[in-house]
Amino acid sequence: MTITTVLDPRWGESDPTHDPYLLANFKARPDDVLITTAPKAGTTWMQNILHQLRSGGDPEFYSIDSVVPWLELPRDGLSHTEVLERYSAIQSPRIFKTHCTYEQTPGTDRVNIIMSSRDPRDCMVSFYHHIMDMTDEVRARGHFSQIETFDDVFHLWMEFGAWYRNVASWWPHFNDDNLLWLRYEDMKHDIDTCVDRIIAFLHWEVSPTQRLAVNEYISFHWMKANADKFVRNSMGEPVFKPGGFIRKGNVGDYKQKLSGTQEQQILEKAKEILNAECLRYLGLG
Ligand code: PPS
Repeated sequence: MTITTVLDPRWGESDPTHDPYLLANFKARPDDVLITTAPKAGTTWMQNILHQLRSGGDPEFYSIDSVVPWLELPRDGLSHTEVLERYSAIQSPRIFKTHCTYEQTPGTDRVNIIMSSRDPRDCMVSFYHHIMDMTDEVRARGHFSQIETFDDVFHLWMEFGAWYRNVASWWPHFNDDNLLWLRYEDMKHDIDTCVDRIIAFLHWEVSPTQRLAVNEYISFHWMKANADKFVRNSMGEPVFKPGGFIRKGNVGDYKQKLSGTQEQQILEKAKEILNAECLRYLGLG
């Protein structure tokens, strides 16, 4: 496999969770499904929903990353070519997760895209627990080792701005035929209807018996009880302490944690960046 090493800036800068070479060289297939989300907006839940629907119900998979890889994630010890060859070897329909913006996502004119969005206030609080619940080893060698307080994480989250970038870049594509946008809050309220919409969007066939199995394996209860499948990184190492990551899965958890001023800062920035229709759709208008 020959890969492009001259990069168009559209693919973004390299960082520990973003490899622009993988994006620039990824060969998208028309039946690929890409899950796009801002961090903490229901990514892993959607990865598991799609894996379960594709397999007809599979409680045995080793890790979610092994069945639904994170597209742009650099893999320790593997070259770009080796990662891309692994992607090529996956049988169709392939499913990937990405936190990329629309502009950075390969194959947007061809693939099926499912967006999961979530209230930014809950994403911020979930992100705080994400950092705090990392194992000591992972935290010590990661770039979050100096971050200790809720306020530290709040500032980091606001400054990093991934939620805003993600939502702002995908919103103009809300009505694209190959995009289905689901809100985490609606999935919590009525997962059956959301799963029906996913099946109809992808034209996948799922029998009533398979659907029963899928319903069980995508429940918060099952995912919490089988959390080891969701907390392993690509090396198979647990990234989070027991009880972390598949944590509470609630809507409105931010009310326990955010100060009034912090909440206002999150909402003000959303109002600066997103249009009124988008804010209304997200329940922030
Ligand atoms: S990441 O790190 O970006 O991949 O995180 P992400 O998977 O997007 O978000 C993690 C939050 O999703 C919750 N979660 C669920 N909620 C409801 N039902 C199910 N089945 C489910 N699975 C995961 C998880 O608990 C995290 O939210 P918080 O609020 O921290 O509990």
